[in-house]
Amino acid sequence: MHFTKWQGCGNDFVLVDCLQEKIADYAGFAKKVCDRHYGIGADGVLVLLPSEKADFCMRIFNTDGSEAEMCGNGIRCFARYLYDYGIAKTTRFTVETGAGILVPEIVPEDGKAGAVRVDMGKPVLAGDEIPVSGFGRNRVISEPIEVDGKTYAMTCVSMGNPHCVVFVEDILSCGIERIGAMFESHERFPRKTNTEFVEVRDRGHLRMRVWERGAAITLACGTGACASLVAAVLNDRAERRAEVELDGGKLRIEWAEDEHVYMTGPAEEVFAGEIQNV
Ligand code: ZDR
Repeated sequence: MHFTKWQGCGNDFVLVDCLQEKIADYAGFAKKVCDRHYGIGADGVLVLLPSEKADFCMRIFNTDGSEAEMCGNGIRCFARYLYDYGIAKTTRFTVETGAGILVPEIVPEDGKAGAVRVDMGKPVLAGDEIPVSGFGRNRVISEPIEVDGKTYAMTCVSMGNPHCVVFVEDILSCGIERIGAMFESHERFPRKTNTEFVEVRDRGHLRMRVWERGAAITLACGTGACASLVAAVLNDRAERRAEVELDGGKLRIEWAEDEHVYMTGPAEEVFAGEIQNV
């Protein structure tokens, strides 16, 4: 099977073009190829499929085989694949995802077509839609959550997939390695959650680390960066346009007047290859 390997801010993906290839068991395939010792190694698998509603359809599978509704870094890689390989003939096109139809656009940066800007749609803020239990249709802004015997203030946002944002004083000593998994499986989150720990540097700069649902700590999370900016605005800690610095790079995020969140950042092909016995 032919594949390409991509990274966006160090969040890495195996992309399989299922307009050409066929995968019988997505979950088993993702678990196998994401393994960094027995497979190719990746934080997730992106699958290109035909769509009846949009120009293309993207599905995303985590390293544990679970399917996510959306992937922010992944959709930039996906868009670059479509554009660089000439499958998409325009710089802007529509992609069907579990978070609805999203619109990536290839933007020229530093003279070359490097960055991708994505209209990530409107954030979902009603507790029962994120989902977070116990809040009905109310927003979940700076609400207490007890984890590992300590009370944290969480702000919850769905960008199609669930996010729990926690503001911390010091990003490096917040204990993400230990508490990340506890947030992921906390009883408040019926579909589990991605968790972002965010240090506000100033109203235009956020420093974020992520514990991803189904994938643990990764170097970056596009939907998480969007959720973090939205959460920072809701808590009056940032302007509506800010730079989010992740372990693996930087993303520019804007929560625009039309309520849509726009994410701009890099996506790069790292290699292409063939994998046997899948
Ligand atoms: C965080 C993510 N890599 C991105 O860039 O948005 C998405 C991966 C999916 C995530 N682990 C989930 O929602 O289960």
